[in-house]
Amino acid sequence: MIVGLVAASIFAIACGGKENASSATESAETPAAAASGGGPTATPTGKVVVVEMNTDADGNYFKPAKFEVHRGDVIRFTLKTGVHNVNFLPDSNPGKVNLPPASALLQLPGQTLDIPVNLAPGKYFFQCDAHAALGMMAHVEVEN
Ligand SMILES: [Cu+2]
Repeated sequence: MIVGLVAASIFAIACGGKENASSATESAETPAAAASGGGPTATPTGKVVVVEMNTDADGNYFKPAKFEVHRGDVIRFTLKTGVHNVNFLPDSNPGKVNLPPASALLQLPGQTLDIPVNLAPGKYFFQCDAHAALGMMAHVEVEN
């Protein structure tokens, strides 16, 4: 009876120890993801996709307003004219995770905002908060 109990508790300790060891290994393998609180960080591809932000006779708009990127690319929002920001609005991206936070306004021509593409493959919506009602909205398709 006593021998059985001892054996059982040794077994429990061994199990617990193994469990701890494996979760410690897991978190050590993904420090970046843990630090950002989001999904896995994509390996950088070195590719930069420029998206202009404009205010002119054609209105307020992103150019291009529909484009594709791959995981690990960088989207470089570049202010041409006007004052704009970038917001991957959670309400307009249902079920999506790891969305970048809404940016501050870009105000100086030539100013850039780099957003690394750490998003899962799929279609994402973003807008300029100041001009969304005027149609300053865009879609980006993320591919693996
Ligand atoms: Cu705008």
